[in-house]
Amino acid sequence: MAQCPTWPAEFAEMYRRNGCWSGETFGDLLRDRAVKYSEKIAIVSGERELTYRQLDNRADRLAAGLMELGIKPMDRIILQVPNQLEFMEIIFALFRIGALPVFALPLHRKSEIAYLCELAEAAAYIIPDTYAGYDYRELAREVREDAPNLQHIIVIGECEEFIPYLKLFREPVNLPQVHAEDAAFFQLSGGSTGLPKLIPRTHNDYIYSLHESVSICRLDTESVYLAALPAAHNFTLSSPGVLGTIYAGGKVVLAPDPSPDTAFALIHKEKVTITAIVPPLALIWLDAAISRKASLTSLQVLQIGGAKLNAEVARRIQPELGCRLQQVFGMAEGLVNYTRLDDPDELVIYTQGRPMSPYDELRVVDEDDCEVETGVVGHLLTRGPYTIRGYYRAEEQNAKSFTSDGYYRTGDLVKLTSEGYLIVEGRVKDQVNRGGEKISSEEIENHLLAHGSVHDAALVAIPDPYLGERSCAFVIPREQSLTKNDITEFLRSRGLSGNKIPDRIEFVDDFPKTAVGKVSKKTLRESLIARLQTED
Ligand code: AMP
Ligand code: DBH
Repeated sequence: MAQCPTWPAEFAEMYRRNGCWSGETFGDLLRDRAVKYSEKIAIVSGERELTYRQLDNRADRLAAGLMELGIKPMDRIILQVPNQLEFMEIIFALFRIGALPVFALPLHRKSEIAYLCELAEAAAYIIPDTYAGYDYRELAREVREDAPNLQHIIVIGECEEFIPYLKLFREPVNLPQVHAEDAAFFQLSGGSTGLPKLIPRTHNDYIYSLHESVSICRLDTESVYLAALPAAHNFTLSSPGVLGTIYAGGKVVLAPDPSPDTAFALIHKEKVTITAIVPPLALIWLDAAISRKASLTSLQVLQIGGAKLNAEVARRIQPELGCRLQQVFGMAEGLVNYTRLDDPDELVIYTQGRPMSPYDELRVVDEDDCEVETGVVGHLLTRGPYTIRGYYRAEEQNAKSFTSDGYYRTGDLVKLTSEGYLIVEGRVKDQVNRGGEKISSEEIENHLLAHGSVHDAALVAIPDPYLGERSCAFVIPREQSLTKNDITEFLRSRGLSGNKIPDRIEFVDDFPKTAVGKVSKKTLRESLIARLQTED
């Protein structure tokens, strides 16, 4: 697709020559596994399950129905489907048509979905009827008002005014030719500049990332992967995640939520061998395991990533949960680092792993883009066979987020150890990492500034013992009558997802400034932390 930046020809040629890019599409991949593993269970969700053959067949029949509806190759489809069987059917149906899922998350609300519809010029929006006590049909109604170009709203479950999912299945038809070098779907960037950007991932690059992940995590046909986090998230989708498990011929178990009650019961029942969580959940699982460790006997590997794992917590995983810890430092833009399963404990506890591919190129640089020495903290830049060369339709942003020679500026501050492992030391991107959920400060500031009684606003991350970080909005009010409650209500009325509502709001008269006159978020943070400490 013209608006998706891609690799220069010489790099593409190198990645092909070195066997990274196989030319296989996701449609081919599932067809191949359906032949190899036909009657083997591919997916379990609640009481329902699908064999490889059934998944393959249902994807074909759904693809036929979606094409009849008018979905074409390269159409963008906003997918907001939680961990249920349909998620897998839909993505493979769309991959086979060559239509591109845009992976929204269950937590997204009107503000995010309407924006995605517009940016992606989406042809369709697919939702469940209700999930976790929330009615997505109401959300769809609101979104439709703001997105006049949205032609189809498809609902899994009960619906009257929209298209019922189950009515879409047809006899399989001839499918369009899909090319492995084309985008297969869009992931969302965590966002550090206003709203999220769309990350185009190709069949070639993503399947290569599955290949490497499966090998490093030693997945095979005996593996049982529990998707505890949302399957649409890049970690759960691909590291090795649900798609890596399909790649390996294993079994995917979809958990409706990651609580110990749900997850431990599924681990026990399905004999789960590997799963992935974020650091705050690790703490909850450790607590729960005190009385329920027995339910985890099948678990061999617990992957933790999405935000920095505290070494003291890391140290407890193997003794208290009885499984190997694997740290995973990844990003939807590409680069994924893993600690290896046979690494010494020191590396597994203290580092965030090393790149999964020998073709990943990493540079750790100072403010002037000059490389720093091993062991010195710097900005992480990367390029490689599965790291994008640019966001979709974001020329201005791409000039900032990528170097002229194609390295992605991750916004992470890291140091390299002498063994070539990375330790994440911080971040320069203006973001709050709330237990793995990334919130763009600018996005929230823009919402705050839309309030007539707000003169200026700055969102900063403050440390939190449980989430790692939480958000604090500093607000300069225009009118003294403005209350914290007014602000929270206002943000909710703008359709912001709950995790984006600031955890704390502080009214101030002015912002501290840096030498060049920018708002000093560092000083704001530090003064608040100092105050919180004296309050304790
Ligand atoms: P996203 O933009 O949502 O794909 O999130 C990617 C970002 O999450 C990375 O650039 C890091 O800032 C952060 N991240 C992911 N995994 C880890 C980890 N294991 N340790 C520290 N930060 C992480
Ligand atoms: O946080 C992430 O985005 C992430 C973490 C671990 C990721 O994309 C991944 C592994 O692939």
